[in-house]
Amino acid sequence: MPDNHQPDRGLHLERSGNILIVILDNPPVNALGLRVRRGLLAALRQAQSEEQIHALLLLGSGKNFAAGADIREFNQPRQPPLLREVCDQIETCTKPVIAAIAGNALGGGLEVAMAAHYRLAVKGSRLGLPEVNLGLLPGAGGSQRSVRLIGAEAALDLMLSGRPLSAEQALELGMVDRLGLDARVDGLVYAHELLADRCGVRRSSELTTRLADSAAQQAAIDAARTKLPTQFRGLFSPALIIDCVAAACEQPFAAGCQFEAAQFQRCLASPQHRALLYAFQAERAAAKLPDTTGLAIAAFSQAGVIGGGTMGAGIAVVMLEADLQVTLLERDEQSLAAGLSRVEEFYRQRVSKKRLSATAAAARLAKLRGTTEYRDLATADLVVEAVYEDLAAKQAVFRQLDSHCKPGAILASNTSYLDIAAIAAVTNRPQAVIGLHFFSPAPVMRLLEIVVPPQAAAEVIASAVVLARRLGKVPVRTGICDGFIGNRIMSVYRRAAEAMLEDGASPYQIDTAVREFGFAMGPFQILDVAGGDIAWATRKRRAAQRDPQERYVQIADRLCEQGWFGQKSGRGWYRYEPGSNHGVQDPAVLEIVARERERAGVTPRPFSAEEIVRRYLAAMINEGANLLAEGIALRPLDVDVVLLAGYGFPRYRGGPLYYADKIGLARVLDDITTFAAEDPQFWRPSPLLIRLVEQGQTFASLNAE
Ligand code: 3H9
Repeated sequence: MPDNHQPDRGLHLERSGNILIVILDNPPVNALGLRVRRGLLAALRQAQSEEQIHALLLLGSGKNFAAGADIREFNQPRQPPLLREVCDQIETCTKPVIAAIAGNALGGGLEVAMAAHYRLAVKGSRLGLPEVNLGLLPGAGGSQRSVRLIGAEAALDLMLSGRPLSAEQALELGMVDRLGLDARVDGLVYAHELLADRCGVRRSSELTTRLADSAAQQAAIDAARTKLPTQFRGLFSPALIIDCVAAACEQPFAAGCQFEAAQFQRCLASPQHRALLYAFQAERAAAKLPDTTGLAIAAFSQAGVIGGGTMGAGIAVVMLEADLQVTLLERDEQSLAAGLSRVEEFYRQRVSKKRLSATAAAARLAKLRGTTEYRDLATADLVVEAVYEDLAAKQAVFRQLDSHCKPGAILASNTSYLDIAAIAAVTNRPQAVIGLHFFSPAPVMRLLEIVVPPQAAAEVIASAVVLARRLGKVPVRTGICDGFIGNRIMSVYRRAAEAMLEDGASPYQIDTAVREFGFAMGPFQILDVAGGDIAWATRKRRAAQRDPQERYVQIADRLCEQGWFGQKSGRGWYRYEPGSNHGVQDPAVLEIVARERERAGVTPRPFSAEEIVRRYLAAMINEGANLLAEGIALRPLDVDVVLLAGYGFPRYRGGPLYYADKIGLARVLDDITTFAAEDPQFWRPSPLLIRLVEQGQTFASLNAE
């Protein structure tokens, strides 16, 4: 029975015999904001002062134990009690404190659990220290307690990867003491057992077994330091995490905690933390569209996918992973068999890499069926078309869908540039037609552009956003234009890169400069991975509409004419040994580049890495501003999220428009104006950028509108 319901504390208290149950109750994720911290301290005081209470059981309500510190407080002055103090009080409590974890125990949430004397985790829960993803490190004693609980190697992995442990992994490592099926029921049983066995308190800070083998701890620390420059290139907090682990191994608990607190403060004050926090919040804000209150959201249980090529099969996998019943449609039996086997192969790989059990894979595949008949899509709630990029072919598919699908079904195309309005126009229900632009490989890439033609119904768009979240994707709404948000921006920064190439920078120098800025890959590397033939086909398609005044760099065409399409042909901008994805520089490419410069009458000039990056980003930022001005992107954060989730923009720099604000829009405009002197057709400053500079405003001010 609840005996102390205190919603203002973000938790409530219940009593079960001599056990005080503290239930964190701070929706949506039980973040440990100020009132929760105060509530926890009050509960501890109550437990200490009441003789009838013999132990405390900590639980979370809803889907989470606790998702960590309340990230909304990071922008404000810190208010006591700090989480560190709360954790210390939990640990010094003289009555046993048991944490029973169901759902997510992340960051500060796991730190609270580690400060408890005993831990139980329910199957399916996730225990992690993901602070690194926000440019932070555990700041409430987590780096010190985790090392004492699971040793330096496992603690480093937990904090540096940010990946959560499953309940089973946590048990195996010693992070938790036992597993359960129900946090409250099994937590109470555990608490009663501990009391019956007179186990007393067991403080994580006093555990020494894991620290005993100092050589092993040191080896783990050294190994992590060696990986810093490659695995955590450019990141600020990982080096400090390693230092905290070293402190845990070398110093008494209190001194280690003091050291951790100082490093946490440094991280909190760092520009990387602010950018990563922005990225986290922007991804969630992108999924919130204006004016959606009260709209009826469709329920999805059955999906159809048209086309079983790489993309279609990937989309089918994404749907199966979200527990949808999937019907894959192909034009004939042979293509269907190939499509289904692509999906099966994906699961074979996952099982062989031990990412999924054979039983789970079989359960997913049991929800897949194939067909060559459109009538089998009659009950689908959603159909995604992923046939080849040809308007007439797609229109033919949509005519079929229109005549076979039930009213209310959402009909989506995965086109990456075709006009969805022209596809919708062949149906009698243009309000139900949208674009769902997945990125390849669909099961891996997080971005999903939701392409909205003018007639699409608001309910359809809002439902697509909800579906995208269920599919584990980051949805961004985009209007219609060639390439939507992402590919349109990419085509512009690629052109900037090609111009630099012709003017004197080598492809390898450009890729290196862009990677050193923090991108996952440079533009020429990406072309090799994606296949040069794809971009070539697009260039040919656009040739007729190309403005004759536009500078057209032909170097890529020369490579394609040789059949050098990148990794798949063993040669592209780089050379690849058979079976290897590691490209090496190719002197033959440099010869072609030199010949093309001569043909174009260009005298090559040197480029610094700084200039390369400035031009690359100026192109990106300017086109982002154009998309905003045209209403294709709703808010600057939508542009940022597209580049972060789909194009490898370094997360710790927040996205191109966030970054532009940080370096100053006047500087970006200055750059564009300077570059315009040599190519005024390409470097046309966006009117929005000019206006923002004139008004002394930032892109961020538009996010707030
Ligand atoms: C930390 O703990 C530091 C400590 O070591 C030291 C302190 C001294 N606070 O993601 P969702 C909001 S750092 C406040 O859509 P899901 C989120 O913004 C923290 N709010 O749900 C969203 O709000 P809205 C370490 C938070 O089910 C809503 O909750 N912890 C927080 O897909 C739903 O979120 C982390 O880094 C928070 N901590 O995923 C965990 N977390 O609806 C970060 C979320 O207004 N969180 N919100 O847009 C997550 O990874 C996911 O949110 C979680 C749920 C897996 C929990």
